Amino acid sequence: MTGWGTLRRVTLPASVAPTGASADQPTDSPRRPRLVIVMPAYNAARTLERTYADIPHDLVSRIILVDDVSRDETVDVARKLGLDVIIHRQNLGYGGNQKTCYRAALEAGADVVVMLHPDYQYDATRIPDLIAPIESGDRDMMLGSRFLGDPLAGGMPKWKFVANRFLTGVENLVFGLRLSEYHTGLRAYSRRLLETIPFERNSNDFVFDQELIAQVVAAGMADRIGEIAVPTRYFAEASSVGFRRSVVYGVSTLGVVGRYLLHRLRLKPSRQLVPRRRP
Ligand SMILES: Nc1nc2c(ncn2[C@@H]2O[C@H](COP(=O)(O)OP(=O)(O)O)[C@@H](O)[C@H]2O)c(=O)[nH]1
Ligand SMILES: [Mg+2]
Repeated sequence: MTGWGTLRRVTLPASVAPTGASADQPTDSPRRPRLVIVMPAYNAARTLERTYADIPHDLVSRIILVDDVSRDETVDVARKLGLDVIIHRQNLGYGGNQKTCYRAALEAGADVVVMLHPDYQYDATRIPDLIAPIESGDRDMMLGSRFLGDPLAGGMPKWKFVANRFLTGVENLVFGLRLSEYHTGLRAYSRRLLETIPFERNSNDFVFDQELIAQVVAAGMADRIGEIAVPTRYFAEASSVGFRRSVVYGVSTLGVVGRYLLHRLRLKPSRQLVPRRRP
C-alpha cells in the first residue's frame, strides 16, 4: 500500500505556475513542456543532496522522491531539500517504487518525466540533452547510456560489464533494436508513452525497466527510443546490487525476452504486452 501523505510542491519558480504556462515565461510564447523528475529512493540519504545539486533546476517544475521504507534519513534529507516526498508504508521494491513515481508524475501534469537514481551514480547535469529529443517530438523514451562512453573508466566492475553486454546483445537481437545498453538508471519518458504502456502490470522488482522496454517495442514504438552518452560513477553507496541479485536480474531479463517472443509469435499472448491504447 502506498501512503500519499506528504505531497508538497517544490519551491522553485516554475512550480508555482499552473500547467498552462511557467511563471518565468510570457503566456503568448509556446509553453515549455512540464518536466518532472522522479527519484525511486531506498537508503539514499548520503547521496541525495549531491544528486539534487546537479539537477538543472531552471528546467524542472517538480521533483518527486518516493521512499521505499529506507532505513536511513532519506526522507529527512529530501524534505530539507524541499522535494515532494511520497512514503511507501511497506517496501515494494524498485519496480513498485517506480509505479508510484510515474503515477505521481502524471498526476502532477508532467509532459516529460525523468527517472533518476538518487545514488549519485548518473550525471544529472546531462538531463537537458537527455530530454531534448522528447521535447522536440522526435522521441518518446530516452536512455542515458553508460556504454556510449567508457563504463569501465567510471568504475563499473568487469563482471557487470560483461553481463550487461550479453543481456544487451540478446535484447537487441529479439527486440530488433541497436541500443548500446538497456540497464541504465537514467531514463526519460514522454507523457504519451507512460499513458500508452501498462506499466502497472510490471514486476515490482528490478526487471521492471526491462519489461517497460518490451512493452514499448510491443506497442510498435521501437523507433521512438533514443539514447545519449551519460558518464557514471561507481562507489560504495552507488551500488547495492551484488552478484546474487544480479544473477536473478539477468535470468528475469531473459524471461522478459522469452515472454516477448512468445507474444510476438502468437504462441502465448501476454496481457502485459498489450498497450493501454493505440500509440
Ligand atoms: N525500492 C527499492 N529500491 C531499491 C532497492 N534496492 C536498490 N534500490 C534502488 O534501485 C536503484 C538501483 O540500485 P543500485 O543498488 O544502485 O543498483 P546498481 O547501481 O545497478 O548496482 C537505486 O536508486 C536504489 O535506490 C530496494 O530494495 N527497493
Ligand atoms: Mg546505483
